[in-house]
Amino acid sequence: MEFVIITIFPEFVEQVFKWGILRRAVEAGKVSYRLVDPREFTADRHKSIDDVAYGGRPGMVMMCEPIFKAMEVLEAQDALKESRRFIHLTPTGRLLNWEIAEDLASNDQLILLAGRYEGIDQRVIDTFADDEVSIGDYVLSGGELAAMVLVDAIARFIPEVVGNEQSVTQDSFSTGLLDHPHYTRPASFNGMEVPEVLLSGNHAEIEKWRRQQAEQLTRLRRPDLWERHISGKSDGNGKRSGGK
Ligand code: 4FM
Repeated sequence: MEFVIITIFPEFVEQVFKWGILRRAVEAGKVSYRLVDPREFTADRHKSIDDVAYGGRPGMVMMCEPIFKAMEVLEAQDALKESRRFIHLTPTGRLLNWEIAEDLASNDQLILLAGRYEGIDQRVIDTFADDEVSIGDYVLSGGELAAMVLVDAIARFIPEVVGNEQSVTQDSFSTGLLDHPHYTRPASFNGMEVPEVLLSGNHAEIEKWRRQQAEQLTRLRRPDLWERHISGKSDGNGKRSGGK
C-alpha cells in the first residue's frame, strides 16, 4: 500500500512513517509513501498556494492551480495506481472509525489531501476527492495531523503490519467492546495491587474477568457501543447491521 500525502509540511507528516510499527512496515516494504508539496507546483515567484476567499470573508483559501499541477505531474510520472482513493481530511467528512479504516486499507494507493488556512478551493475537492473523512468533531490547524491519524489507523489493517501479539487488541475492538485494563510487574507497587485473579494462573477465570471489565467499561463509557454490542451487531456505522 502506498500513501501519497499532499501537504505544505512534508517533513512534519513524514514523522508518522519514521517511528514504531509504521517504520517497520516501511522497512519491510509493506508500506511506502510519497510526499507532495503543492508549493513546488506554483506558477509565481512568491510560490503562492493560497489567496483571499471569494465572498469577502477573512481567511485564505488554498488555490486550485498548485494541487491540480501536483496531480498532473503524478499522472505524467505514472505514479497513480489503478486501485486508489483520494481522500480530503476535513471536519465536514464522515467520521472515522475502524470500519472505514479497514475498508480504506484494501486500496493499493491512498492520496491524502491535508489542507491549511480556512479551506481548499471546492473545485479541487469536486475534481479529485472520492471521499472526505473527519477524525473527530474538533477543528485542527490543518489536515496534517488528521492524515497522520488516518495513516496509522489504516496501516494496522494491512496484513503483517501489526505483529501477532498486538493484533489481539485490534480484534477486541471489532467485537464491539472497549479493551480491559492491563497490568505488568511488580504485583505490588506503591501499595497498589494487581487484581488477584490475574496472578491465579486460572486462564478461564482470567478471561472471565477481562470480559467483565471490558463489558463494564463499555457500558459506562460508551453506551452507544454497548447498545450495538448487546443487539448482536459489531458494526461501527450500520453497514453490516443495517443501522439502528
Ligand atoms: C482541514 C484545516 C482543512 C484547514 C483543516 C483545512 C480535521 C478533522 C480538521 C482542519 N480533518 N478531521 N477534525 N482539519 O480539523 O480531519 Cl484547509
